[in-house]
Amino acid sequence: MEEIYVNAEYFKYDNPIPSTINRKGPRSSKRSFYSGVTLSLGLLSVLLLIGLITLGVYLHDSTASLSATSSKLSSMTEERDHLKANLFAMRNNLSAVTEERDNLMANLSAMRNNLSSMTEERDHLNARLTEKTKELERLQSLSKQNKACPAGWRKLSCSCYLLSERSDSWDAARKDCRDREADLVVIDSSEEQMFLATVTKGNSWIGLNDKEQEGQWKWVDGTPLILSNWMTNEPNNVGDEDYPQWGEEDCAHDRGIRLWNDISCSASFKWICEKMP
Ligand SMILES: [Ca+2]
Ligand SMILES: [Ca+2]
Ligand SMILES: [Ca+2]
Repeated sequence: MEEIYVNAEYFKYDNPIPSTINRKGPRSSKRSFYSGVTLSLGLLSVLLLIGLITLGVYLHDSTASLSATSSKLSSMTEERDHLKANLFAMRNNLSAVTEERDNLMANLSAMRNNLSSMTEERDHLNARLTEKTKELERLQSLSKQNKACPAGWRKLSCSCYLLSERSDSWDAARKDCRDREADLVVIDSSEEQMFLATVTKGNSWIGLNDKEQEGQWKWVDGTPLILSNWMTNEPNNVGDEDYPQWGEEDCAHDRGIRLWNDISCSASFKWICEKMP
């Protein structure tokens, strides 16, 4: 600025311009100069103002963004604390559950040991029971063998046998045996079959029939027929020509020769009873 004034003085005193040509010249240059300066300053001020406004807007936006970020951070911190608390609680629960599981495993292990011990004891007791049962059966068998049969009955092994004195139908024969606390003979061994040949030499009812279902022969004690001594071509279920009214052949008799035949249950024979002593 000082330089401007110096230059102005220069124009005023050192370079006088002829008054005829430039009486208005210096003043006009000065005015132009000042106008330029003023314009520049004005422009500069406007630019500064724009800069300040822009800066203000920027600062305002930044502050708002900072505030939002701060709020979000606060919310996240709160959430983190909440999650931490949850995690802590879950760890405690997990610890309790783990402890309970360990207790249960220990109990299970103890129970397994008990079970194993009990199983071993049970097997031991079963083995002893089997042994005692066999011994009891042996003693019972001996006892029966030693028991005498009633008068008139013949004995083989554990059974007593009686041949009837009269003849009758199969049903009447069975009733007679049951009245004597016996039943019609059940032949379940070759030895017994051989023995019966010494009890009777003629036709005798035995405790075998297929009344329930044709062809399904059963002993009177309910056992199925396993050992059989049928005559050739028997059982044939053909009926008797002389007694057509008797119908089918559903009862068995021993011919007295260790062989059997099926015949009508209404036929009349002697019979053999069997019972325990
Ligand atoms: Ca028998
Ligand atoms: Ca039959
Ligand atoms: Ca026959």
